[in-house]
Amino acid sequence: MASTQFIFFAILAILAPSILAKEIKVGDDKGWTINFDYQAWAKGKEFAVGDKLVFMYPQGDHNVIKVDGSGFQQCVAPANAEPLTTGNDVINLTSPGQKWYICGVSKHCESGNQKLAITVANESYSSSPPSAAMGISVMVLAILGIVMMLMV
Ligand SMILES: [Cu+2]
Repeated sequence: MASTQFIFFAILAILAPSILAKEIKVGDDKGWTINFDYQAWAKGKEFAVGDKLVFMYPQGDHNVIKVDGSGFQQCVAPANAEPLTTGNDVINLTSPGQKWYICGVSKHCESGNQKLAITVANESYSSSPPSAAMGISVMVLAILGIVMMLMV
């Protein structure tokens, strides 16, 4: 039985972080680019504290700047802004509320609509029990139960 328990905890250890926090690739396969409707992309998606936003683009083509609401509307970055420029930029969503991101290269934001606005929820997975995470946990436990029965 010891090995079964080990497998059980190993699977839990692997699954737990991925259940609690997700990595969200901005724009999915399109990545971070011009002429993409990020408004439509973000619609219906859930962003929660603990999640990570990943902005993917060919390095040098774009960048990522966190702005406020008016910066988003006007495509203007604050003077002290530090753009992310690696092409694989990860932003940890550490607080709830509205977040805005723009590309500061050329006129990508103004003309190319390269801007993203999201609303980050509180840690929905840990605070609201009937969530997808719970569903997955129950499913994993059920599968483990079956595996254990087969092993005995
Ligand atoms: Cu750009």
